[in-house]
Amino acid sequence: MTSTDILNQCAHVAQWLWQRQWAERNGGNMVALLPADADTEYRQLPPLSSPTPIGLSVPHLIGRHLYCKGSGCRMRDLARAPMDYGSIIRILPDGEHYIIVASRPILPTSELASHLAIHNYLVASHSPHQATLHTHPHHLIALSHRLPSLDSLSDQLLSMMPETRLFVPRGIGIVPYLEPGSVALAQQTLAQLHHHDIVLWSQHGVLAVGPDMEEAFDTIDIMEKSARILLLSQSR
Ligand code: 2HA
Ligand code: ZN
Repeated sequence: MTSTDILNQCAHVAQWLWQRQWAERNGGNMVALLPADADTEYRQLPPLSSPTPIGLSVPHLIGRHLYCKGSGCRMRDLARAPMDYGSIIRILPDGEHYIIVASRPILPTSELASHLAIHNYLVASHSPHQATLHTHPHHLIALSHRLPSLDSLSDQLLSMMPETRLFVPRGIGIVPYLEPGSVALAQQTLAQLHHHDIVLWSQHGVLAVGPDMEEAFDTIDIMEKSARILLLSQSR
């Protein structure tokens, strides 16, 4: 996919998130790694911001460009105009700072540390995944409030319908409630992604990875449907 295709896909996934009511106000965020040939194109662009610390080291992303939803921006706005409600950043040679290069100095998502730590791991492990998506689906969040039964939650969700085991065979990882945007949340999410393609952020939302934004969305969509069926099956 070209950078334009990637931005278009981010825009329509943002629209789906809003329609699903998983993206209240500025809820959720998305980061897409742009292809290596885009790096050559974007490398010519002058910085639009001063170097900003990431909060952790991402050596495998040095020199790479990523599209990031803007901090405080609404998904429903990004759906209309991805470059007005998001920006392209470049990871600097120290692997610990970024600059914004296009097209306006819109500060990237508050969850940047988690997203970049994950992209760094994905590149290092030669994964085909190039998109990270965080959103707030009702039923998965509701289930995460049932603290005592979380150990078996992934198995329960996989058993709800055949599609879940077929398309999300590695199940869902679970992290306890941690401060949104924190390095601790980034580190625990990363640990879970060694074994899963989707992670439940307890009492907050989910983060999924995929080869592109649409497939990351599909993973969340399937897990959220399983969560809904689980809750329905338990209601009387
Ligand atoms: O970007 O969802 O977790 C808004 C959020 C933070
Ligand atoms: Zn969130």
